[in-house]
Amino acid sequence: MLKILGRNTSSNVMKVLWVCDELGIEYSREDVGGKFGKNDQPDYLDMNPNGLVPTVIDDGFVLWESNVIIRYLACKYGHETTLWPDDPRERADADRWMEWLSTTVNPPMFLIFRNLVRESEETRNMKEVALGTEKATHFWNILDTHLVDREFVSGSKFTLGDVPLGVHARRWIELRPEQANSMHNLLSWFDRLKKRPAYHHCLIPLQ
Ligand SMILES: N[C@@H](CCC(=O)N[C@@H](CS)C(=O)NCC(=O)O)C(=O)O
Repeated sequence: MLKILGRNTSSNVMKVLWVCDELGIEYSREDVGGKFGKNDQPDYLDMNPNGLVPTVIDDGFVLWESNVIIRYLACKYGHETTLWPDDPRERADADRWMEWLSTTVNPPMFLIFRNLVRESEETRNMKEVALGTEKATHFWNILDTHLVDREFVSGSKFTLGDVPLGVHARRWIELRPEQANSMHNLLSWFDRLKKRPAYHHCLIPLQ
């Protein structure tokens, strides 16, 4: 059975849990990272020298990097689904939105999340929150415009392109409602994601 190492409050672990449930993959999960620690231990570092979560073990095969993990799972178990299309252009389109989240949207989202969720009122840096909000508003507006005539980021089909963005959209909508509430296409897409049972992994309290 697939083993997932990582706390379920991590955005990168959420991607893996969400995709496992979309694909009906059986798995066991062990809390690692954050308050649970263990990711600085030699046995964990032997598997994942970054000391980050998630790491998965599939029948002895160890893999880290959440986007790569979900592509591996979709490739191995998802042929009957639309998750990671075989057509090169459709696949590249889904991949593009995954990379865009990692390289472009995630950095400002991290400033918002770390300060508003992880820091106390005394230690949070509201200048960073303001900077993150300004940049993130610009990027989420790009997605909002893109979604004007699309059900999902790649069109009418749910793909891996929706997953990393979907994990972070919940944070954006909850943490910056003033900015998110005018993004009507984004909110409709979020409603469609919430109808997917597997999305429940992304809706647990932020911490
Ligand atoms: N690029 C990596 C990033 C992994 C990462 O930054 N994980 C964070 C949690 S979201 C982590 O391990 N933080 C330390 C901890 O939880 O102890 C991936 O996508 O898997």
